[in-house]
Amino acid sequence: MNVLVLTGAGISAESGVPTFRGADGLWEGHAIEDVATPEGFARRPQSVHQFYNQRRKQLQHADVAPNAAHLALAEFEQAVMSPHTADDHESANQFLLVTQNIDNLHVRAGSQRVLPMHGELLKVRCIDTDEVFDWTDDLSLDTPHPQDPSNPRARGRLRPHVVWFGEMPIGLDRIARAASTADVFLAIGTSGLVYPAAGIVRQTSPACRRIEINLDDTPASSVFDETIRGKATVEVPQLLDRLAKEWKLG
Ligand code: BJW
Repeated sequence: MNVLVLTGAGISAESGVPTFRGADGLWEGHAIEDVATPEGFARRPQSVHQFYNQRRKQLQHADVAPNAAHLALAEFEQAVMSPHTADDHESANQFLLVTQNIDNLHVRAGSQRVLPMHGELLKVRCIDTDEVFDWTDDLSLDTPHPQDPSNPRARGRLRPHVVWFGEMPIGLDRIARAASTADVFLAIGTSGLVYPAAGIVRQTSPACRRIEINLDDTPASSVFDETIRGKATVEVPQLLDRLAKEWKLG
């Protein structure tokens, strides 16, 4: 059994991480082109740093933790990938969790095969060398370079390790391979407005069973075989329980 999961901001909403679109979303007080494009960063780097500093701080707040949906996915992955689950050695199961989220809640929940296609909030990247560093503090135009802290000219050369509009998402080849061989594709808590993530469902084969979980309909809903309307914390554990029973997983 090959399982491909795509998650979006909706899965983390009940963990206290705001979504992007809609009332109270992250874009409410910000123009997207100001904070989520390379051009916006070039124009006003300090305000982009502030936007991400605030989110980095919030992600590390004690109240923000993986919820029942994150935890159920981690448990499901373990059951799918258990050596007792595979029919035989030739047909080992596969599992990939592609997330558009830059929070670390899937990893904190225990998921192991996670591909954060839009980057990671707790990482930064050197603008000059593309080297990536773990990062929990604020960034500013004055932040020293971790490898050259005493060089004043190397200050302020770090940016958030995230994918902005017009930039290439991470791991697209791996995602395309997983989509083409998936037996089951689950899309959870994503508005289906941002490409190429929104197009993954169309990269799956006609034999693939496609299931969407979201509070509302999305532009992609009609492409799915099953659409489940409701909160991720309720619907994801229920669906995975149902699939585990169907597939007689441990
Ligand atoms: C719940 C819930 C609960 C709430 N339970 N559900 C093809 C066609 C048209 C356009 C394009 C195209 N290909 C590329 C483009 C351009 C562009 C794009 O898509 N534009 C559209 C806006 C039209 N795409 C790009 O630029 C991408 N790059 C690219 O294609 O490169 C190719 C290339 C590059 C260079 C040269 C040549 C080729 C990059 C896209 C990067 C997106 N980046 C962001 C910011 C990341 C950093 C950050 O976090 O700040 O990623 S934008 C933002 O949107 C973020 C998200 O990952 C992404 C998706 O949002 P998501 O997760 O769906 O959240 P929401 O808020 O939209 O929706 C939440 C959903 O949850 C809702 O549906 C709710 O109902 C639901 N929900 N609570 C269940 N409790």
